[in-house]
Amino acid sequence: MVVVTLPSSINDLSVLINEATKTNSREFLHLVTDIVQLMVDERSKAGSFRITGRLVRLPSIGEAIIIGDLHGDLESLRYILENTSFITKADAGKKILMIFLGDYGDRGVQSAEVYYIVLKLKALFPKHIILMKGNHEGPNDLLACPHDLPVHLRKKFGEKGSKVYRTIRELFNHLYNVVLVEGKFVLLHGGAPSQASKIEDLAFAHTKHPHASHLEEILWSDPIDGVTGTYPSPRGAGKLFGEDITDNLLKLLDVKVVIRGHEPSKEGFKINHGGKVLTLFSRKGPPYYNSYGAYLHSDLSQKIGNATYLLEDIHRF
Ligand SMILES: [Mn+2]
Repeated sequence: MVVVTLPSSINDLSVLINEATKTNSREFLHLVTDIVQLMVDERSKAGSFRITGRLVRLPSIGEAIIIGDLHGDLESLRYILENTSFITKADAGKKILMIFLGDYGDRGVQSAEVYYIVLKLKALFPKHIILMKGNHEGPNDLLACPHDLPVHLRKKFGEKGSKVYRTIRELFNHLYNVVLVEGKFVLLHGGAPSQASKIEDLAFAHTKHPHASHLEEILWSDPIDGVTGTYPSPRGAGKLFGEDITDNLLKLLDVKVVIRGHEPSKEGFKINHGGKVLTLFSRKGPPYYNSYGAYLHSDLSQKIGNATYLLEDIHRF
């Protein structure tokens, strides 16, 4: 049982950010361990999420805020929390979800602080937060490189940083591969698994790895326009996939749009495959070149045909 007390001034984001800055290794470790337990419980008990393996099924009701890669960008996370009023709404018990598409750490000096805030939000509002897996939270044989999270943790916590890191690695095993919003969206970090023929291939992709390529493609692949089939990816893992692969996945899951992160794009978002794939990248600053970050804040009950229906809900910053 995880017991978290809500600070009286939780609506003041600066309190949370201050906590993230000042936290010590003992508190941080406690938080990560609590969240691991919370996610184990989330799967074994009937809650508000319907979970199979590492797949979450959501009804198409309520508000959702969908956040792409953060990579240690605390400022962007702060901006999104401020501008969506997520904390106030979640605290008031409104039907609102915040879904992270993965890639929380690495490449940003505030990777530890981003982890702290994301995990603290999960502890405070477990039914309102969904944590997905990115290629920077992948399995041991397929972890993104450079992976500088352990360096940031050692800088912040000294020797104890290594233990904190090992516990975060344990957390990686519990992050979700896929989120399904029934009849509407499939959310994943990278791309459509080209060999998937049943929903279990996505839900249990982590147990079929490395014998099947589903998890690798979910975490690493990128869409490419104007081709069919798959091509080797310049990333060295995953694939470049054409519109037919997207079509197969949408049909398999009976949804209309793939929402994913993974790729920096100049405007913070981009649309591929004739409106069937929406990419969100929520981080700004080096080593990436995008001028804007973006997130989606949408009413899940609204009618959608393809990603162009979502343009008004995409917030660039
Ligand atoms: Mn990525």
